[in-house]
Amino acid sequence: MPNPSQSTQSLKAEARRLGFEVSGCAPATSPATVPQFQAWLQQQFHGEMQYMETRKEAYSDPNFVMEDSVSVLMLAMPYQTRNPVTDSPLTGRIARYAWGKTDYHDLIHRRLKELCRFIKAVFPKAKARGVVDTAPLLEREFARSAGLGWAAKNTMLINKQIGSYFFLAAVLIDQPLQYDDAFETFHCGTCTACIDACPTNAFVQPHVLDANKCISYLTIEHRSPVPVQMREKMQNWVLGCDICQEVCPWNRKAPLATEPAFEPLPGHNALSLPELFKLTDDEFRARFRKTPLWRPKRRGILRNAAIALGNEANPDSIGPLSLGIDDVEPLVRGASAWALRQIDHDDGTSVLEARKKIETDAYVLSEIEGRYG
Ligand code: B12
Ligand code: SF4
Ligand code: SF4
Repeated sequence: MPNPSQSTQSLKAEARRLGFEVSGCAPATSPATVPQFQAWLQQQFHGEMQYMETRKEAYSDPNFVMEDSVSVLMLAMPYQTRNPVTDSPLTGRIARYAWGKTDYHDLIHRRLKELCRFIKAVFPKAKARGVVDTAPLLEREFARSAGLGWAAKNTMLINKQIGSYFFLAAVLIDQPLQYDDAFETFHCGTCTACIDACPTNAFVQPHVLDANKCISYLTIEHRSPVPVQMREKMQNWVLGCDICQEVCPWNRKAPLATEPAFEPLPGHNALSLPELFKLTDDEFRARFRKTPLWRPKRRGILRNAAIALGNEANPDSIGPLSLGIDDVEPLVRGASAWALRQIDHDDGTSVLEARKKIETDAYVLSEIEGRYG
């Protein structure tokens, strides 16, 4: 039987070699914040993320994620890079985590597989499972229990050394490890910068986010038309939002990531919006398939791009939006119609009238006519 202290140290060293710069261990017991999580679901703050509601029981016990779990190794991989933002017209902002060429789920899954192979070498009879994001596991609460940081007012897990620009991942293991002390102190103090800066007032109170109002949710997870009252508040974000982290003092001195895959792809932030409307399905797939922009799919990105252009209300976007209003996807046609109405220009009005004559979709017609029930 390997010694838990030595084996934990070797697992952490291997995790660090794989890019997980901070790690900690906690027992795989029921997380203390399950009641807060259940209350959050009860209030429908998860919006259309039905998978959370469906698996709500599973969040109360890591054994639902892997049977016979004894320990959880929590891992943090920083992703902050230099900032490529250029402020030019007709562009959209992308959240920092998505500037690179690879979807973080793919990269982290590969690293977790390597780590699990290493675990098998240290504990030949061990069972281990690596997860990131999608399993029913309250990652931030497990990370807090493993000593990685505190659950901040903006709901992010913040680490004193690396701020909040990092991904979390977990490895469940059916072996005892040497556990770290849970992080019990709180370092937001009297600051409320994140709550004050959120353009949609998404925080119903400190530590509680109504996802229905969060730009990150609206641009990535919400698959239907964006509620009309939220559109203006989305500014020009087309994938995710970083405002409540950008204003956080704990991110001012956060170090840059060492992982080359997170280096910003040229043209991904800011993203030129008019050209997106000119890409065919195949061209869109070829450009974005492996990147984080693929998650909302072409229809989601074009919906968000149309809203961003509508918010800028620049007549130069009437050309691209007139392609959007003829798109095969009603979601894109509807958002483009809304955007053309915001621009309020004769050329845009003619485009709307021409489409109205041939449009058969009731939702798109309501957007063309500005009818909101
Ligand atoms: C669903 C989800 C979202 C939703 C909802 C976010 C939310 N705040 O709940 C949406 C789509 C909006 C979202 C957005 C983002 N997400 Co997200 N998301 C998740 C996911 C899949 C589940 C989170 C969850 O369970 N939410 C439910 C709420 C109730 O839980 P919670 O936020 O953790 O809240 C806990 C505490 O606040 C505490 N609590 C409740 N009340 C109180 C009161 C007090 C006083 C205290 C101290 C604590 C406390 O209890 C809660 C339950 O544990 C996790 C991955 C995972 N499996 O955990 C990633 C995750 C949280 N997301 C992540 C990221 C990076 C983001 C974005 C930054 C992406 C972006 N740039 O656009 C934004 C940040 C927005 C924000 N401020 O949270 C990272 C966060 C890393 C970190 N350092 O914290 C995670 C861990 C993914 C990952 N594997 O790296 N996300
Ligand atoms: S990610 Fe943006 S919209 Fe969401 S809570 Fe933070 S500041 Fe508000
Ligand atoms: S901005 Fe202030 S209140 Fe918000 S998470 Fe950072 S330190 Fe906490």
